Order: sequence, then C-alpha cells, then structure tokens
Amino acid sequence: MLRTQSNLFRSAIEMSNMWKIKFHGKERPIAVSSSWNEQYEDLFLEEGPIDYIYDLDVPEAWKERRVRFYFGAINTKSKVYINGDLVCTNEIGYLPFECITKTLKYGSTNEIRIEVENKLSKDGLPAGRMPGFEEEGNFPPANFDFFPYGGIIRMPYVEVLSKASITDINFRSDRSVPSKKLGIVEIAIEVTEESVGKDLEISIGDLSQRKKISGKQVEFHLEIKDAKFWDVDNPYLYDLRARILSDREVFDEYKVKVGIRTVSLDDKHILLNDKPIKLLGFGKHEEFPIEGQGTFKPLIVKDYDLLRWIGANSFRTSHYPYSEEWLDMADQLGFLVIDEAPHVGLEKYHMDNPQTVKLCNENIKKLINRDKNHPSVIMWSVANEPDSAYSKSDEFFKTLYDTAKSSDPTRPVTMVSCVPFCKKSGGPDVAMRHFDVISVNRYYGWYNHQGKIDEAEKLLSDDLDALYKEYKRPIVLTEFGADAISGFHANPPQMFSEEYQSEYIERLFKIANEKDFVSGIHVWAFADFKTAQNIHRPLYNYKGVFTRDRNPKMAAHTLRKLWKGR
Ligand code: BDP
Repeated sequence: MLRTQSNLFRSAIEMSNMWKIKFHGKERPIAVSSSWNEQYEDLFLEEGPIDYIYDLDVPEAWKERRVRFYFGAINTKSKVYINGDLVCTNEIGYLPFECITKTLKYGSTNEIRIEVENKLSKDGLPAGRMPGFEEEGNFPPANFDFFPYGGIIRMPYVEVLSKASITDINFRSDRSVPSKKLGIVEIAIEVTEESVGKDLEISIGDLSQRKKISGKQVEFHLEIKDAKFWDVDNPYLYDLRARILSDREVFDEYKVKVGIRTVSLDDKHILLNDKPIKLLGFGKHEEFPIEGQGTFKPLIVKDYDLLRWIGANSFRTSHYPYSEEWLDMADQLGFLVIDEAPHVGLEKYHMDNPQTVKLCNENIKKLINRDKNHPSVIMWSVANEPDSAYSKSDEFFKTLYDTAKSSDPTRPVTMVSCVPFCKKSGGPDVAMRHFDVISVNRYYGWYNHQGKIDEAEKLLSDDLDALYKEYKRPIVLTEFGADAISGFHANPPQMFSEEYQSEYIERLFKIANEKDFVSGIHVWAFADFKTAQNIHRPLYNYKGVFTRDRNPKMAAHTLRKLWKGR
C-alpha cells in the first residue's frame, strides 16, 4: 500500500475541514488530525465509540476513476461507513489503512461516518490492564506509560486516480558497494489488474527503464555508477519516479524520494555504508498539549530543530509508528531512526493468546510496508519492554523476528528489553537471543538504586559488559533517564531536581559511551509527556530533557556539550 500523492495524474484531497462528532445524541465540531481528549473537557477520559462525520462531495467524473480512502491513523479501532454502508474496519492505531469502495453516490454529497473506539482492553494494543490487576495502577487503565489518546489522529485522504495505477513500490539498495560508489538498486512495483498490458517506466537519477506489464508485479534492477550514498552528513536523496503508460498516454505516476545506503552489522557495531555509526539521541513521544497524539507539523519541525541544536543524530519512534512526515524529515536531514511497532505492555497474557499473536504479526508487516522506503529507518523494533522473561516469549518473539525479517531482509531487527528488572516473570530474558541488535532499557540510579549515581555507574558498566559477553552483538542502550521538574533545584543533586537529571545523564552516558560494543545511546526522554494518572506521575512523565512545551532543562545543555562540544 502506498500513501496518497497529488501529481499530474492523481489527486489526493485532505479531508481536513472541521469534522462533526456525534456523541450521546449531540453534534459538535472536532478538529482532525488530532485526539478528541483535550478538545472538549467532557471527552478527556472518553473511550467512545464516538461517531465522526464528514460530508464529501463526489463529482460525477469520479465514476471512471479509482477512488481510494486513506486513513493515516485512527486510535484505535474504527469502522468506516459511507452513506450508511460499512465499507471497512480497522483494529489498530498508529498505522494507516485504506478503503477502496464502489458504494459512492456520484454527483452528490456522501456521508462519511467513522465509528471510533479507544477502549483499553487486555486484548487490544497498546495493551490495557491485565487480568488480575483490574483495581491497580493507571487511570485510564493503560498497561504503558503515556496517555491513551483517541480519535482520528492522522489525516484522512480521498485519492482519485486511474484504474490502471501503481499500488506499491519497494526500493532496496542493500546490495550496493559503498567503497566502489556503486549503487545496486532493486525496485519492485505493484500495479492494479487494469494496468496489465500497458508499460511501466521507472527513472532514478539519470537512468530509466521501461517494461511491459504482464502481471501485478514488475521488477527492475539498476546499477548506478558514482552513486551518491545517503548518510548522516550528506543525506542525499534520489527522486524515483514510476509511470504507467502506453505510447499515447500516461495513466499514473508516483514519485518517491529514496536513499542509496546499506545497513549491516559486525559483532560490535551497526554499520552505515560499511562504516560504524553510533546512535546518539532519544526515545520520545509524538504528543503535545491540546492536540494530544496527532500530526502537528510545527511540532515536527521544532523537534528536529532541537535534535539538531542538541547534537543528536537518532531517535526511536517509541512506542508506536509516528506520522509519515516524521520520517520524510529524517530522510531529508540525515537522522537515524529505530522504527517501533505499537507493541508496548506485552505480557504473558498476549503471548498465550493466538489473536494477539496474529495482530502483532500483522502490525509488523503493516509497519514495514509503510516505512520500507525510508533510508532514515535503519532498524525495526518489534516491541518495547515485553515480559520477555516468560518462557513462551521465546517462541512468540522468534515468530515476530521471522515476520520482520521475511518482510524486510535488509534491516536489522531488535526488541527493547527491560528484563530482569521490570517484568512479572522473574529470571533472564529468553527472547533477546533472537534479535540482531541487543536493545536494553536501564534505570540504575532511578528505579533501582535510587539517588545513588556512584552505584549506578558501576552497575550499568557491569551489566553492559555481561550483555556483550553473553550475546557478542552490538548493544543499544535504548533508555536511561531521570525525572526532573523544570525549576526544581537541589545541591547536592537530588532526585527530581534538574541537577540530578543532568549529572545522572552525563555520568551514565560516559560509562556507556566508553564501550566500543555500545552502538547507540538514547536518553529517555526527549520531552516531558502526558501519562495516565498514578502516584508516580504528577500529570506528566518528567524525564524529558526538554519540557513538554520544548524548553531546555539543565540536562539539555549538558547533552549539547557532550554531543556537540558546546
Ligand atoms: C520505560 C518505558 C517508558 C517509560 C519509562 C519511564 O519504556 O515507556 O516512560 O520507562 O518509566 O520503562 O519513565
């Protein structure tokens, strides 16, 4: 599936006018793409279902065209009705889905109604509270540490295009040879049935190729001499263009920016174009006041500006796929992204449940399908902090790993573990061994050995050494961090003060940074963020080095010195 695009041969129309919601018999306006929770006081804790309604004028001329509805993301479950007919359903948030429908009324106004439900449940993902813990913990009952925002959180589009059209493009450059500046690219293009018999032409840089379409997939192989490789310092992007045409007419076109680069591993490093790289950056969230989780473009620009300012080169899309605009900018600016599936809070319960196993595998395929062409994405993460000490997680994660690898053999796959500290099944991690890169979250000096940075240094150092000894693979410290409430100061440094957060991050960063097998260090978190209510979170999680409104705490200046030398 491709995201929508407007060009000379297809038009993508944003359904961005104010939508209406109908809830308890009352109608009122609501802004899309954004969460409902903070737009109305009475919807703050609402889980739905809430009906979203949009009147779409459909011209007569669309009858001869292919009409495709593309929903960037709806949290979490949704049913789409057009003029009262159910046309598609979707089970998972944070990922796109499409509806191709024949039930439109042409030359008339059509009612698009989407029933959106955001009920946290033990069977849903991200996960609600687990059986046996009904009266404990977060309110709303999230089995994860961020606010469970609901609604049409990313832009819905209607795209109008030829019936002979391109439905997917898969670009690979992993066989390229950086030392020879040789770009070896493989491009697989999927097309609709109606395209068969026509020609497909692709162009990239100065090269182009044309082939007859004899089935629903057409493959191209090209070699680009003196190729410009995409990397952090020079994120060069090529324009790849695909067209369906005959001698007289062009039916469809799709353009995508691609980067030629390789990602590989040795026993200590992640290699970009055969050279070791170190990921420096953050785990973060895609959220902001009032919009909740949504696509607020000024925030994306601002966050990249701050990532640049602080000297970071990387982040993880914790704990769910971010909007596609995030990845476009990472491609353009040369950031390295660990792209994470919306699997947070996975417990025994999920691993024992065939339905969740199926859903997780589908999500991984959808994530990879959406983001596969982004050079900035250098690794997939299949989950954050699952109960990977549970014996069955061995088999469960082997399946998720295989699914990721068979969908994309070109990138390493990881799972972010917090075992042995945080999960209900005691004992060591039994699933980590399946993954290409060992990613761990560690909170010595915060959740363990609270307030004791001296002890934390030694514990972290020993822990990382032991992990390397056991796995002999590159390690990424995907989280470490301490809460600091902006404006809280203490001398000597004490927990929750800016001084403590700053010193903690500086000292533990240095410990991890000394080890040549640690190929990435991500601070938790980029900015403060909203969570469900509980006694540990006074409105927010305060582990951000920036406040929720993006002002630097002392730790941000400290990191800038460490990463940028100023
Ligand atoms: C880790 C989680 C992250 C939390 C963080 C914390 O991966 O989602 O927000 O800890 O507790 O366990 O701040």
